[in-house]
Amino acid sequence: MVRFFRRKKDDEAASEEGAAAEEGVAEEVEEPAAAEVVMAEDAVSERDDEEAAPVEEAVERTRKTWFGRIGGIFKRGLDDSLWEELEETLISADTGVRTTIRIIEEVQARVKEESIRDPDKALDALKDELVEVLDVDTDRGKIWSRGGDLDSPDGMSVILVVGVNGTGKTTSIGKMAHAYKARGKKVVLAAADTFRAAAIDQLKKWGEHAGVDVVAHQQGADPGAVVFDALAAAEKREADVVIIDTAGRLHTKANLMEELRKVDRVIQRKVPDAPHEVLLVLDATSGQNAMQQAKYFTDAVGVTAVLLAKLDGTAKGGVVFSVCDQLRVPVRFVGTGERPQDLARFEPRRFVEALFAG
Ligand SMILES: Nc1nc2c(ncn2[C@@H]2O[C@H](COP(=O)(O)OP(=O)(O)OP(=O)(O)O)[C@@H](O)[C@H]2O)c(=O)[nH]1
Ligand SMILES: [Mg+2]
Repeated sequence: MVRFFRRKKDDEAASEEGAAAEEGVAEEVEEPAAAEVVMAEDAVSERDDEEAAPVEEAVERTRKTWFGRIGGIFKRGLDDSLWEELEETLISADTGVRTTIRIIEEVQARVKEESIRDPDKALDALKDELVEVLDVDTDRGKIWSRGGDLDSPDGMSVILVVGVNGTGKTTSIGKMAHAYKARGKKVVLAAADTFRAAAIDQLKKWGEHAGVDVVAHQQGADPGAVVFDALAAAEKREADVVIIDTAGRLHTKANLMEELRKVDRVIQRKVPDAPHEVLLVLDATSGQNAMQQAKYFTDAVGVTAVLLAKLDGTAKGGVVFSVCDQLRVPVRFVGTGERPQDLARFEPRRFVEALFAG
């Protein structure tokens, strides 16, 4: 299977260009507190020229801790204790109670309907059901076709990235910038998280590393104004994709949601049909807590897809099933590590096979 994002040799050269924000649009920001900044250079380890950490590696903890057991449970025979143990295992992997029960009922029904007695066949039925849960495709996101290409209907695709603080928004934006740049796309990043100076600086560093433009204002500036300027700059430069970073935390949650709604309105006024994607970044390590967060953002700005970051750092990878089942939005990408290339396009069948591999 083709890995979607691969590091390209010309990235080094591209990053030399280090294009900063456009003159007259961006202003210099204060030097942020060093401790708060994730330096792009730090994220680029000695393995930098190597390939991205694959999904198979990223789900290792979830597989070893939970899903890897399931094959053994089936082998003991298709009786009541199988379904009980399966339920316990899926819930422990953070698949969520409702989603787990629904999956098990579907598999039980198929086993009965098809008179399945062979444990391997029953396990295949479970895998099929898991894939089905993940195979959500809504028409709300207008950017990526099923094949994985950036499909920009109006010449420019606008991605609004949202999520609570620390989930991995800025890092994931850096990774996307890196990937699109490597595929020859012209990318503009908008530093609309103006709450902390460090956030602006962090995005600039990622932009510099990827060799893409970052439009930024001062800390405390109106995020709507940043977005407006970024879209104007992107139009002028005929950019293919604009990715907007937003705050994960303000003084209150209500403030944050109001700010995001305002940013969304600015985008809609400036570019009809945009945003083409409202990408919610969830932290896989937070398990079921991610679900509650997702509901707030969905209500405020109509999330069209999820990027599940830090899949490599958790045994709770089962949360993917809850996200797809309950939110009915597709997972587009997963974060598989901290390096620029550690972003994978989410492929349901490959993900499920990886959970049971070995
Ligand atoms: N292991 C691992 N770490 C990740 C991944 N994605 C992000 N991180 C780390 O998660 C931490 C937080 O990431 P940020 O990108 O700063 O998160 P954010 O959502 O922008 O946070 P705020 O700006 O505070 O809202 C950083 O230390 C990242 O290196 C991933 O896929 N795997
Ligand atoms: Mg951030």
